[in-house]
Amino acid sequence: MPQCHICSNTITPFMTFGQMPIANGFLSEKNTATEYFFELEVAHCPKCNAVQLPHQPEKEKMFHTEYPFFSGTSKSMQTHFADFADSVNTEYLAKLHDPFVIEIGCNDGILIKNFLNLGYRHLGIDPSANVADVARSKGVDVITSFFDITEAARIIKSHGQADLFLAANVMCHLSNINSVVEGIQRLLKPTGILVFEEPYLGEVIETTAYDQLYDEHVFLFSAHSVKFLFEQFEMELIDIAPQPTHGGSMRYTVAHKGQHSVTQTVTQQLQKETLLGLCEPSTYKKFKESCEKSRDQLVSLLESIAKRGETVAGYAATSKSTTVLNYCGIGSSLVSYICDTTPIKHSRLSPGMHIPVRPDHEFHDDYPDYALLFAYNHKNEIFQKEKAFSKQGGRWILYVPEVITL
Ligand code: DWN
Repeated sequence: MPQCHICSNTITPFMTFGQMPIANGFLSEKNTATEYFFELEVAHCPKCNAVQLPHQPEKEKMFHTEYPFFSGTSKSMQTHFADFADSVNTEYLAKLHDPFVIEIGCNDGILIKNFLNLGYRHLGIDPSANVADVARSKGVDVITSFFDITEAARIIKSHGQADLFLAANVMCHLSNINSVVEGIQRLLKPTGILVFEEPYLGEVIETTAYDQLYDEHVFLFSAHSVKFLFEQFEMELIDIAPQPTHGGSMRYTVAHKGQHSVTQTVTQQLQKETLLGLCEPSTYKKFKESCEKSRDQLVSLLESIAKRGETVAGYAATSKSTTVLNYCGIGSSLVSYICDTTPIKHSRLSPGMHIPVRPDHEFHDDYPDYALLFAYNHKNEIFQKEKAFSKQGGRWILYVPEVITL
């Protein structure tokens, strides 16, 4: 039986999404025969309440020199991270002399570059060399590496301890989470703080956003599981704040025990989660049923569109789309191509279902009848940009929180 990555309790998967490829494994035709698949099962740990994948592919299969996700592709995310940096700077750093900021999974530098611009000592860490190079080209100091307790010891020697430790959409990627947290605990000065944000379990459950489950997302965290995780290392959750990003995220602030006051937000969120049933196995049984219903509705909508001879293009080749397409068994007979702004994804095929990925100008050159929006988390930005599509009669298909056409 698998064991919880956080507390080693025995865990039993409450559902499987079936055989899944690497979510960001966009591939060329010649590599389809050797494509890697694994069983995407999901479990809830009744002891620490972390929702998790019992089995995650090796990290080198997911994060490497051709990692195709660049955080900076969305304008609204650039604004979000500038505001994020501004708020932690005002609250914690501005009063310090010569602060030192570390960010793990810094990707193309979208968040940490704001601290570079403030003139602060900083260090980004990212295992994917190509995205780290983009951060370096902006002047960010980056180590290409996976972070753990060993890397933390190296950084303490070379740079000293940090005042602020950041992670945005990263902690949920790390199955060696206890080694990571122990590394953070050692790296942070006694008065230092860790601020991280992630897609939020409560939002995923409430909106049936099952596409947040894929190889990279080994955890879906909540206040309950984050509190448990850090208490193992004499650290405490001191603040929690919902964020609108990625369809509904949560920002967690953590400090060494007894060093900062704990705000009321923590108790309030723990109570909300109890009411929402996030600690109850029955919640996950219902979630499984909601996923199946959502899958059946999406497939039957796409089949009825195909029967009428109308066309559907996918909009944005997100990591999330890999779970949707493979779980629902949607291939190119139902979605003829996926348009995306990322050059490295062009001329490749979607993982598993092998739908062609095309540059977004192909969408503009010849609009389909429907666009299936895989990046619904960027809906406002995309609807604004694609007003002409709707104006000439194009319809959007959304599947979170429910399957609808607009
Ligand atoms: O944690 C993660 C989050 C932060 O980002 C990762 N594991 C990987 C990634 O997830 P995702 O791929 O689901 O992220 P997004 O931000 O929902 O989607 C990005 C994709 O959407 C890119 O390929 C670019 C594309 N896109 C587009 O084609 N047109 C995005 C926008 C805003 C657009 O207008």
